[in-house]
Amino acid sequence: MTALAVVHAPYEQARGIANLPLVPLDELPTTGLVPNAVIVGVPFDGGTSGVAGARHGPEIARVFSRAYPWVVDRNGRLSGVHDLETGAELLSGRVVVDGGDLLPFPLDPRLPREQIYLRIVEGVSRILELGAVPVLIGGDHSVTAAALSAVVAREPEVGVVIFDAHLDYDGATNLELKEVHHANLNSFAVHHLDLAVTVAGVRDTLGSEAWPLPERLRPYHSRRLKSSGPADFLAELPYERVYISVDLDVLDPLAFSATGHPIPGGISYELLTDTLTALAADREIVGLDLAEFINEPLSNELSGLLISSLIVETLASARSDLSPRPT
Ligand SMILES: [Mn+2]
Repeated sequence: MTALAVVHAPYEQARGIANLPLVPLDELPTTGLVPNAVIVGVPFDGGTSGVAGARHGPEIARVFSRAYPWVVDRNGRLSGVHDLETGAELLSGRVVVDGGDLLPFPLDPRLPREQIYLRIVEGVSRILELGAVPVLIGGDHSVTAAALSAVVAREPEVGVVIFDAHLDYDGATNLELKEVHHANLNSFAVHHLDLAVTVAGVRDTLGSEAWPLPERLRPYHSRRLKSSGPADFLAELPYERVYISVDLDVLDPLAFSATGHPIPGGISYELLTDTLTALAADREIVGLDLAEFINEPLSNELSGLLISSLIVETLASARSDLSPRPT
């Protein structure tokens, strides 16, 4: 596997998403850095059922990123960025790097989907082996199925929280990884990986073939999240260790529309951030991904700002256990 990020300068000066140090995943073990989280791009949208375009996600996220004014010490520890509401120093003392992309871009169209998913599994496994939290930038939402395959091998107790307008469930009980696409990933997660999944912000309809839902799959409607807020959502959430996945179509398309399958209604950026940060502060994050924002020139700047902000705010809110775990 090759991380393709090009680094022209020592890592202190080479900036990745959110202005974080850019250290290709392949080179990380030789740097002596002990990362708390490693962000990687997954420029893949072969799991899309409609019009593609999410393959540009990592590129958009980096080019149009928020330029946080980090100070990075020689061990990669971050400081220097304060939140104006709380005064807290974001990610203080933590080591968070952008590890480049897990796949070449553009992809060789002859590569079978299974091979691509297996490369994602391998990349995420390597990050977990470093004791760090993997943070994936999609890509379409099928990348979550590959990431979960890697996570569940090391974290059998993990619960999954997905922010999504859609349930991404079709009732199939025997899917293999190679058959996953962005609209059935929860069939794979619930039945193949045996995971418990909560889908928050959901508001699409569902066909009878997928009804009734298995007990392990919990829809938490968009309207309910809006009326009850993050605290009530957390009070009912039964997992202690969580993998979090954000499909950007959870946001109200009137606020953010650069996504392939928008559904009217939806939550605001602030409610999404408040729920993510509450979740990160209250439970232990074992992985995070953000997917399904597509190349739309007039929206790319907003996408980049959204993605970089969501990553930093979520990681910055994480409990002190966002630290390398023994492997
Ligand atoms: Mn969706």
